[in-house]
Amino acid sequence: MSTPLPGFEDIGRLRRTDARRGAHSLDGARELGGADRPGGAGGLGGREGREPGRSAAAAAELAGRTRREVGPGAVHLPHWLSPAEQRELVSACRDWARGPVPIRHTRLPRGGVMSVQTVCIGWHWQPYAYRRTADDVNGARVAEFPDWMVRLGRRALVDAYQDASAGDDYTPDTALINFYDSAAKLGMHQDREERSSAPVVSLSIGDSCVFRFGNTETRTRPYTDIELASGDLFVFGGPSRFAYHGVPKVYPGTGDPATGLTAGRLNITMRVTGLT
Ligand SMILES: O=C(O)CCC(=O)C(=O)O
Repeated sequence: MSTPLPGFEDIGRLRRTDARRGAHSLDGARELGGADRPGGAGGLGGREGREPGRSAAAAAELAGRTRREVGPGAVHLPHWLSPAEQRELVSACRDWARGPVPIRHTRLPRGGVMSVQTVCIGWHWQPYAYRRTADDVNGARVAEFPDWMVRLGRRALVDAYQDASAGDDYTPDTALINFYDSAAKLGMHQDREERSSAPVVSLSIGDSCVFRFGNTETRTRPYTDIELASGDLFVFGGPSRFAYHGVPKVYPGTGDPATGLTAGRLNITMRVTGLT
């Protein structure tokens, strides 16, 4: 290949940095779900994992960004992930971007190529179906969906819906991990290949973006534009589960390199496929 894929250079740089530091720490990753730590099991928010001296709520309020219900069942929780959690997720995503199925620009059936780069875990999404193997990439089976991610998804629902039991029946089994360089966009679409109406949990790290959240009938207005920044959680379930949504713009240079992502934006959407 003569030209590196846009954004891939950055992921390559991150890989080398990571290699110097050593492999992704599973112990650290487990902390994301909170359940393996004393007092962390399914607690409301699992805030014990946050860095000393930092209150996520205080930081969000300082920035004038607080919990917002964008539609019925659609909730934006700014600054939900702590800096340590963001670093762990970047590290885990970097590992998944290497393989067994490498991150790539998805090819669409009509010949187009998505500007976003994607790698999947649990199930591989290929337009427009889920499979265990990445038949449009290298034929390999995708990485397992880890238990700590299930716990993270459950905690996200508890916090977003402010209901201690909201995550009880939630067992996400796939995640699409999207990497956006400064030019990448995602058109308005519905997440509808899942045979389940369980909520989608979306986590953002790195550069901020405009996230457009619309309605269930049409790709066009009415919609709401929200800025998703590093650490933000967005959940859409209930009557909003099949709302059209997209990312029309990324703001380059707005992320904090302390997350481990020196450029671009990572987005992780956890879903329940309803497949066996
Ligand atoms: O990047 C985002 O915030 C949204 C991702 C998304 O819509 C998707 O993966 O279907």
